[in-house]
Amino acid sequence: MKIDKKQSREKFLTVFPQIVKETTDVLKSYGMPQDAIEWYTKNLNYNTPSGKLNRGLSVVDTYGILKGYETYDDFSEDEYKLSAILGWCIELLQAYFLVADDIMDKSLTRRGHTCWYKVEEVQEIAVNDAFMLEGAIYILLKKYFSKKPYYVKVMELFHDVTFKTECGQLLDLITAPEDKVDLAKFSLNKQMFIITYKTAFYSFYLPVALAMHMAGVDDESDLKQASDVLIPLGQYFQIQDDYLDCFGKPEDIGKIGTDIQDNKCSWVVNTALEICNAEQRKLLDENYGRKDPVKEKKCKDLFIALKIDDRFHQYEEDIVSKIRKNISNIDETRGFKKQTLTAFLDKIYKRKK
Ligand code: GPP
Ligand code: MG
Ligand code: MG
Ligand code: MG
Repeated sequence: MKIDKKQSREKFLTVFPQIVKETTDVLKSYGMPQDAIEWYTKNLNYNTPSGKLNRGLSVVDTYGILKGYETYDDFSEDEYKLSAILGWCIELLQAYFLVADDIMDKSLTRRGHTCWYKVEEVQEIAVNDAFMLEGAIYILLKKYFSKKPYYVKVMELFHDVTFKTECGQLLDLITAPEDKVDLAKFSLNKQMFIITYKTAFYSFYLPVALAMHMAGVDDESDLKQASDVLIPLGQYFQIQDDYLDCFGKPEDIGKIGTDIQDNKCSWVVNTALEICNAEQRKLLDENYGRKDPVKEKKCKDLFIALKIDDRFHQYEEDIVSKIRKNISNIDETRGFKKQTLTAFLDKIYKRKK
């Protein structure tokens, strides 16, 4: 697949208005009043198409690779639409997670806008709005896929991945409560569990598994081959995110890192905790997770002194060579393709943002 990023995004976005229409039509069929229909429309539009859309686009592109297509012109109209609908279902899942996560994290902005629950007329209604974003997934799946042989598989996959993400979110929340810093709760093992469940399943495995079901390349052993590479890839992606939060340049990553002040159970602090001496541990206990730039600087200086950046580069080389080796051993005899996985790896290897 040759993919022009801007063009693929624009094409994908043309499907979204139909999603709004078809999900709001359900409310109309219930005889819901106009103001409720307008509310749901606003909820969908505000929270769903405003991100990078990487996960949704990956469904379409992975489907194209599995079918051996060169460009979007090789898709039938129906194939493009159905793969894009599955892609939008992930984007709806993501919208549901983020609306809820921002309430739990007491965040103020998301994707450059005010968080939905912070919008004047929304407030606690955002809890119900999050549920209704999730509901849209199953309306669309039923409408477009209920006659397909893979309908139950896809539905089970959404349920399974949703529950796993909620487990990751639970551990994330209880490991780093807002105002109570306790570094004894942190460990690299726990950090790995959190990122695997909170991010890797829905962001990396789900898009590929959906495309595999749709393409009919969904033998259990092929799904396992995919997950054996995509889960470590998702872990690597989140560890890069943690690394960049501390060591990235704001002009590259487009934001100022907040993990230290936010008491995040990040790869950086967990790696430091593994190698620091008693005195350095005391410094972290007294300065990590405090809303104070001077204390934040003390932590950052310690991370630099401990050469956490060197450890990251070592980790990156090790994990990428392991992942490449796993990809090279992939069995393509049943129709699964290595390129579905290298496409992901090439996108994130040594990323600076
Ligand atoms: C965002 O993580 C949270 C998720 C992706 C999962 C939420 C799951 C739920 C079941 C609600 P974050 O809070 O670390 O990231 P951000 O900085 O984007 O808020
Ligand atoms: Mg958050
Ligand atoms: Mg969170
Ligand atoms: Mg981060």
